[in-house]
Amino acid sequence: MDKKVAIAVLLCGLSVTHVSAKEFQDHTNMMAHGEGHLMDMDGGMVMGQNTDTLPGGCEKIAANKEITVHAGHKYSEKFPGTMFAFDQQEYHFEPCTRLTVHFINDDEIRHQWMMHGLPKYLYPKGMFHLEVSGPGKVSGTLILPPGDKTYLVHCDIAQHMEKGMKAQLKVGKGSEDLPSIPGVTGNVFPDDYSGKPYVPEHFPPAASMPSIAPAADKTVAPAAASKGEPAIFSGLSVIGLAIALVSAPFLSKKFKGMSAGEIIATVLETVSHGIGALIALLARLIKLFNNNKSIHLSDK
Ligand SMILES: [Cu+2]
Repeated sequence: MDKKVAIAVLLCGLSVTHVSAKEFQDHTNMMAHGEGHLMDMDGGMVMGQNTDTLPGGCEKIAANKEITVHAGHKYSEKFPGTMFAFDQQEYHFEPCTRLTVHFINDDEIRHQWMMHGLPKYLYPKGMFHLEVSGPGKVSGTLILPPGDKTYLVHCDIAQHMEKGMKAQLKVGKGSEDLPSIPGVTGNVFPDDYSGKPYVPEHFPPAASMPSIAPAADKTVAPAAASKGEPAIFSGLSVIGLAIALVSAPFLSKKFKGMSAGEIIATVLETVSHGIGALIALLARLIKLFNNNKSIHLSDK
């Protein structure tokens, strides 16, 4: 009897290890949650999907492109010191391209293909995001903005980017190269196997290493650009000039790499948010005033 129980336990154990490997899953039946967010119960996700809204500054869809991207441990083998990688580290597309990405995860863990720096008026949090848990495939579509800009693509799972899952997507001519793209650009922290503690002075930045410092001189806001013009100094223009001077560094950073259309759309978005906040504040004041009045009346 004991022998039979032991065999049964052994068989159970063997069958459990046999089914533990997840089968490849094509995530084609996801639920749409609105605003381009699709998801299913098996770890498939798309965020920031946009198949038809043209970004500001795009007159039409310039091209329809499709790519298949693989993510997995095996793609990191050609990059010493890394653990994870995409099968490709650099992508180039024309501005205003409608891009469909088929993302395939070859590992038994969770991976993402996450693109950053997109205009926030069109893409929530400025992101386009594909995600698959375990071996499987998910597909999503976005429309790339106009202008020359380099976008960061990475896997945001803790340490996956630092361990190699990082790429760049250049729209048009791109803006700059991002650092630490395996096989493409130099590391911010070069590999060192000496065993000595890291001292920054011992690693002067290599000439080939791209700079990620924001270029403050480019695309300064029109308000700031007009400050040199002789103007009639009314009170309002002085206030406007002061605001422009204070906000110029912030705006140049914010608008870097954007087209005129995108800048206008972003400014309009900011203004509408400001008006919304003002209305909310007024509504609160009116409510406060009315509440005081009703308390006063009820005292009678
Ligand atoms: Cu990952």
